[in-house]
Amino acid sequence: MTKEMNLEERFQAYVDGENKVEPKDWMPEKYRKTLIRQISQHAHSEVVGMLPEANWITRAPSLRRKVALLAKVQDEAGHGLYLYSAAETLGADRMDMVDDLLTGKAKYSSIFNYPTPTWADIGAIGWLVDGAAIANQVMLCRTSYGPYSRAMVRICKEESFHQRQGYEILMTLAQGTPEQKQMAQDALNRWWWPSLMMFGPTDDNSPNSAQSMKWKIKRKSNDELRQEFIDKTIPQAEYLGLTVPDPDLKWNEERGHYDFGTIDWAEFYQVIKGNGKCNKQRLRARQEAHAKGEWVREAANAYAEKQAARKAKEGSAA
Ligand code: FAQ
Repeated sequence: MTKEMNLEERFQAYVDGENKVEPKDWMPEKYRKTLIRQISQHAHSEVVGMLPEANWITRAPSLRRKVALLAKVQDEAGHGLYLYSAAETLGADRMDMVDDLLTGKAKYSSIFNYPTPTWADIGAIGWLVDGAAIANQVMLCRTSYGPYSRAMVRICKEESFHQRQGYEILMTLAQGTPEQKQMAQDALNRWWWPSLMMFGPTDDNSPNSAQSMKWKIKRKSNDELRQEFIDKTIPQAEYLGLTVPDPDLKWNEERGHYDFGTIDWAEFYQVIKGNGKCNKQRLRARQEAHAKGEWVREAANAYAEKQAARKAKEGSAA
């Protein structure tokens, strides 16, 4: 590295050399801001993502299903916590991030604004939503920011279990009565397109991708990941004996990938603007949960103050 290189060039060379950036390292302000944006949105998604499935915890069809679902939803809460912590290492304040979510200022994944009217939706979320999350997050295990990449390694292990539990629910339904198979098909019909939207806008409409890829925050583009997910998921749908709701879906021998139909981007932008089927309900549920947790925060703060006073007293006595 030559002496003439300015800080930004040295940073880029460091990242290009596949080195991890750690919290105390120098980083461009825009790198820090991009990470806080992405990691906090990701954290909010994990937390809001608990709501559609939590809807079914009390109505799971057996004790075994209930235990697995409960564990999965608790895992998502844990993912939110790892991710808020990772954002804090960049100087973000947790209460500010939570406020941004509760006031509707912050984004979270579009997928969690769709309803879960039947038990088959729980299978579809595990299979497709966690499946899409894994496709996106495996590359994030190699993201250039150390704390984020380490959080993602653990998160991906847990997401794999989530994906399998969802697929197993759908397998059971698909091999059940004609009504059960129809429930599974109906859930696939409703979750397929929103799952493809999870990867974000097409590459030519993705304002953040080019810089994020240059800094190795993202390792693959939105379109590349979406294609990987489709190629991996179609054989799984075939194995279930279900039909993916896309008449244009076709294996393209030349490309070695599936061709697929046009995504309804107008719907995507409506959902991220707050006009999806459940946006208001999700925000209200988080606001209520936050208000109900006030006494916990008060108790935790009181304990922290007491500990600090004790330490100060011990310090002055020594
Ligand atoms: N929903 O320029 P890009 C999960 C926004 S976790 C809402 O392409 P970027 C686990 C984007 O923020 C699911 N907004 O942006 C689970 C940006 O807005 P901004 C969440 C979206 O950041 C399973 C604008 O559009 N996963 O599922 C969406 O380079 C089951 C332009 O987009 C992550 O967060 C969307 N789908 O790429 C939990 C993974 N897509 O901020 C419970 C980490 C895009 O400029 C149950 N995040 N936008 O105003 C990422 O990899 C990236 O942030 C992308 C977007 C790929 C999501």
